[in-house]
Amino acid sequence: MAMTRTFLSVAWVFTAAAINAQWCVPTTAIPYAASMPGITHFACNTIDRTSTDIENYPNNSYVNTGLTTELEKGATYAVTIGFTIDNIISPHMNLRIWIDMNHDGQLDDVGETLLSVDHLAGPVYTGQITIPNTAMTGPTRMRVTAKMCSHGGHTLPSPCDLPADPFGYHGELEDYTADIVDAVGIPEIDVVTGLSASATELNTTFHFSLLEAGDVRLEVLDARGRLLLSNTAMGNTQGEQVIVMPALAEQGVYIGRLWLNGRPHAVRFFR
Ligand SMILES: [Ca+2]
Ligand SMILES: [Ca+2]
Repeated sequence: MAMTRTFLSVAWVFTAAAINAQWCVPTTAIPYAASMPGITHFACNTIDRTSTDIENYPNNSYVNTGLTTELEKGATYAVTIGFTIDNIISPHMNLRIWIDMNHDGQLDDVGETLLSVDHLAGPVYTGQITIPNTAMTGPTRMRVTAKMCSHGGHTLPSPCDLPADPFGYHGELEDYTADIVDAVGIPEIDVVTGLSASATELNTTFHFSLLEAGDVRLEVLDARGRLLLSNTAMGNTQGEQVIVMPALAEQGVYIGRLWLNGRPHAVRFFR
């Protein structure tokens, strides 16, 4: 089947910052067909949204979901992005998460790209984002995208498609509200101490101490944030813990992540 693309000359709409920050709405994500891929699932903290990959066909593939989650400065959050591909045109998608940390209405300042991973075949990507301590508190915009890659002739994703991709922004943009708050509560180190991970060709071992009992989940991710191992160990008691997991196939740099009662703690290690 011959695939055709429609080349559109689209004026860029750029909304100037007013008293309250206004974020530009990309207008160049015009579908070339009903098969244009996009985001089918986004999860981060309390957000867990399932959707179709193209929500307004045949209109611009941008959605302001109106959903909000509270993100703490300095904290790391797991993110899941489910997405589709149109394998005939582009076997991979590039993913981004941007947050307007300085509330100036623009999502492309230094430090505002929290996730940047390219050439993923999907259908699900699991990674993490860390909110900088320098972020301004208050509600601000979080933009998530999945866009076709260079195999489809596309430029890298940018938050408002500026400069515009000459082939069109083929993918989807979903907007959320991130309510940035100061870190509160018991500091992580007060609950989990001595977190370390090590690996041999035989197994992968986590060591840590708990100052209070809790439900622990352990994960191993590769340097690109892909989840390789996970282990749910419920109802750990207070005190020193050693948890042994299966071996990692390849040598390299990994991230060990411990979730205690829904809060993440991460450590880098080598195999
Ligand atoms: Ca969607
Ligand atoms: Ca900004």
